[in-house]
Amino acid sequence: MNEATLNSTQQSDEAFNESIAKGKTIEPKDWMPEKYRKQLLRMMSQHAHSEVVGMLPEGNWITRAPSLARKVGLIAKVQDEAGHGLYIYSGAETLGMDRSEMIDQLLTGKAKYSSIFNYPTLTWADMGAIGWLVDGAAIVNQTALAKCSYGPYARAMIRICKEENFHNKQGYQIMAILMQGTKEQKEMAQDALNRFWWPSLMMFGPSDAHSPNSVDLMKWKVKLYSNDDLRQRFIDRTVPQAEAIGLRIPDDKLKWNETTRHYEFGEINWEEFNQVISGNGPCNRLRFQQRNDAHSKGQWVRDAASAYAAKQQQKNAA
Ligand code: FAQ
Repeated sequence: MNEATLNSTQQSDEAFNESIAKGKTIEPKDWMPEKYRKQLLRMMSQHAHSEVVGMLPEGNWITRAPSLARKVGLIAKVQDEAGHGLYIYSGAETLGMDRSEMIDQLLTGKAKYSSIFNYPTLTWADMGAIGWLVDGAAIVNQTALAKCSYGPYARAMIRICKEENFHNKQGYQIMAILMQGTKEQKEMAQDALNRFWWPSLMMFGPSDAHSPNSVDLMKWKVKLYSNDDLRQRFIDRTVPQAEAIGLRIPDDKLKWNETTRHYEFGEINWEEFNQVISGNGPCNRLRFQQRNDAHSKGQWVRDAASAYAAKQQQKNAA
């Protein structure tokens, strides 16, 4: 780099940091440090992949929903998740990578997606637990992201959070109704909570001391709160919801602390988390296979869309 380029990069860096400090949003055409662009692309593409892979555990129950109304609600929710994926892919494309390239990274196993979707959905109550806990965790995380420094990401989060709120209420209602049912239904709801509680806490990522990306992301106001702060916020809002419908959080160390006004909780199994994000969770291989199959089966749709676009172009040029 020659001296003139070095000086202008320093100036741009200073102007960028000043914009961040003033709380201004960064837009696609603004100058941004390469590291900021890369970190956002990593985070946004992982987020988009999570929405898309997240359709699989719930899609598993569409044909077995216990009533027509439940089926309609579940289909709508799964469709919403597809929409969120497309929304966030579009936002990520503004950072200079094609959607097809991002999807390729997912299909070849190069890209990560949320650990939570590598757990199986064994009973109908899991649809309640996912809506209540997984969408609940997503809302806590995404409400903060709606105020993040990158404009397209922040704006995408506004609509997504509204829809996640509906999902969260739907999930909680499924759990509440089961808890008013038979002994078997209550046990089914408790079992779903037992299985999904700890993996939901892992969604917020490693503890702050072991979160290598947080330093930069917080400096740039992509993350406004740390992984541990958001996890605590989720616990504080979810425990009373469980108690209100007679569910027991599966954590013997869970205790309200009157001084801090937060719940204390037990140790998260980070070894399990590390295994899941390294590809060795209960359903990693299945999800990989399912996503690749779905992509291959959708080839004719992409071909048809390309043929139609080419025809339209010819027509317009004539
Ligand atoms: N799963 O340094 P950090 C949803 C990785 S959407 C897998 O702390 P960062 C909607 C991380 O990538 C759910 N990997 O990382 C829905 C990094 O690896 P890398 C998705 C994880 O980025 C509901 C390494 O560990 N939401 O649920 C996880 O600062 C129902 C070190 O970690 C988002 O993506 C994990 N849980 O913080 C859909 C929100 N945690 O890339 C269907 C946006 C960490 O260096 C049904 N993302 N890792 O190789 C974020 O807020 C952040 O990226 C975190 C991670 C908080 C997830």
